[in-house]
Amino acid sequence: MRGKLLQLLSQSKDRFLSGQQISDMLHISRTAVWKHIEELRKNGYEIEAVPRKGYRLRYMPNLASTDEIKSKLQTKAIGRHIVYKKEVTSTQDIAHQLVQEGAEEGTIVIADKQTKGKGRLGRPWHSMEEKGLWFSIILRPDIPPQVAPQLTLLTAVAVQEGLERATDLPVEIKWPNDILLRGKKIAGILTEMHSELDRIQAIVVGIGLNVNQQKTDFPEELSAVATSLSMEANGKVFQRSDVIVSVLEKYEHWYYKYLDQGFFPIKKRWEQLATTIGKEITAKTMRKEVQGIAEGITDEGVLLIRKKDGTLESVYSADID
Ligand code: BT5
Repeated sequence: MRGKLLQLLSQSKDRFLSGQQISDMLHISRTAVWKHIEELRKNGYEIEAVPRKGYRLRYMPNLASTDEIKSKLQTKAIGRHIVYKKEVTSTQDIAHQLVQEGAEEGTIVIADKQTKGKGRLGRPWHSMEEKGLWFSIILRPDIPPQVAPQLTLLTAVAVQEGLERATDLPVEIKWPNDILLRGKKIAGILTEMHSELDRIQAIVVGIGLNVNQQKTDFPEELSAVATSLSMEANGKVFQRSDVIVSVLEKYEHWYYKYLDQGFFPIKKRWEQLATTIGKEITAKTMRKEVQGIAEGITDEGVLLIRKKDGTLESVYSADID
């Protein structure tokens, strides 16, 4: 309900909306309207109230809260249920717990701050308070476990398109899970699975997205490799909720296309957007280094590298230079 109220207030911009108008539109009592207004104020929204005129929204904090996201989101399943927290260890931890409790497909866990944000292979993910978007999506696709890496590629496509639509910046994909802006990392994807031998119970896709950080917000070791939307847009501050809504809408589009039509359309789109393909690369896996030209991906999302001796090598998981 507060999401809808916020939508009304932000749509009417500089005009006042009377308590009666709001109560008619939302089918709630005027006392309920007032209570919701008070709740929004507690969360940092400045809402002017003038007798006989009504309410007017004067200032919106840059939140990615349930109310804020719901006031804009048009999706049917992805993000229909949102769990929003100020601080967590990792949104992945909460999402895994919710999977065990039977959370429905499309549930999102989002936090302003992560104290133990994680990347692949136990690497840390720097998740500064209120500067980025740190969230996990719960999916329950009926697919065999071996094709689960396809969802990382699908996620990369959705994040690329969502970011490009929200910002007009030249966003690129780097196999398998990096999203880059002018060669620096703007977002990372972590796909984790709950599975039996032949059946997936759930997949938790974690997305970390740098939005409004400035150079000094990153620790020393990241300043050469990481960037944010704001840094690449001359310091412009982005509304975090606009950015996540754009990504979630693209997510829904590609996820349901995938369930309907399989991996082929995702693969085609991914190959258009990925900078890795056609380039000379070095893939560092856990055990070895493979050098050659990145030729493409297989239907399982495996990267194919043509080595100097002409042979083709399949790489399942690696870091690419
Ligand atoms: C990833 O791992 O890129 C996956 C990151 C997923 C983070 C999200 S946030 C929401 C959800 N909850 C979590 O706890 N995780 C997910 P990987 O490819 O292993 O990259 C990790 C490496 O990226 C680190 O070793 C750093 O070098 C670098 N890095 C860490 N924080 C970064 C940041 N904020 N921006 C850019 N690069 C970063």
